Amino acid sequence: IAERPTAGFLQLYQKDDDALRTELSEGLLAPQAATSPKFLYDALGSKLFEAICELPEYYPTRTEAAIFDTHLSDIVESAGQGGVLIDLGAGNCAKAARLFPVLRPRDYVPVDISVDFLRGAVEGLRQRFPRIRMTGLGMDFSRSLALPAFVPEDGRLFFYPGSSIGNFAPEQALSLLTAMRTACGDDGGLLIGVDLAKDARLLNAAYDDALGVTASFNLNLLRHLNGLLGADFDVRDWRHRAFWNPAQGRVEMHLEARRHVVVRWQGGQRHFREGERIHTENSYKYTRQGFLQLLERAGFPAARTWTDEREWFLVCHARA
Ligand code: AVJ
Repeated sequence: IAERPTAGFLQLYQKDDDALRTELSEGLLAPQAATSPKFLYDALGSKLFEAICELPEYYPTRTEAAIFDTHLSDIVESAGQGGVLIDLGAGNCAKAARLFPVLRPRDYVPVDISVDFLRGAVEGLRQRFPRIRMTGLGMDFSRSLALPAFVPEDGRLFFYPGSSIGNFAPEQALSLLTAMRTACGDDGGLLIGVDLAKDARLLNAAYDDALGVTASFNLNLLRHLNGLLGADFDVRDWRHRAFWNPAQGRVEMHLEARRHVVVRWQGGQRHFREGERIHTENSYKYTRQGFLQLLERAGFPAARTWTDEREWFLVCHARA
């Protein structure tokens, strides 16, 4: 507890990390160019994602919220009150804030890679909920879930809503879930939201909306890369592509070159043919049974689940 920063915020993630640049550079130079979806979330990317959540086509956020509204007392009874709520990919912290009045956590630890965005959100929340101890963590939990020592070990509840787990391929998802299982101890748990497989038309519309907000969110990655890598991507050279891949059970997002382009950055350069793509995100969709099996393999044998009438989205509380 002594190590708890007085400012209530700790940045563990180094933006100018060489490892990060190497990772990006390698991804861009791979035969199939690819970048991790975490790079979609600079400050503007986080705002564009907030806008996506308001779109009529983007059903996950409001479907999940409706499940929480309908089953809140059951969910809280299952998850237990008064613990340590660790919010992974907290963003604007709005989903956790809606739980506070009933879940009444003793500690709230929001974690996000988008440090500046998180800092603003936590400052606002601290005013509204002065009784909850809050410490924001700017860190890349996809690399390591090692939490600082001041985070209490008893009664840890990991909160991973919004189907962010879908960004990981099943085997990577398994290792992240296993890391949560280890970090939550035998008296903790996991409250997680998972998007379910559904009609391709619904999925395609959700990731390629009429207003083009998702396109902007995807294209904004290039601006972020220009800043991170000193790259010279021209956003106008690229177009958004998103589609359901049934063989892989995932929606894929790509950026496709509109014409032949040459891109240069610190540590590399590459030619992209017209039509060549950078793979920017996967969003895996699960069945209830498939996800429960994954939880079991991760060491969470017991889980309660809640869904909506259309069975579009699943909320799980998994216990050790
Ligand atoms: C935040 C990863 C859950 O996969 O649906 C939304 C991100 N990408 N539209 C998702 C996203 C395009 C979102 N997650």
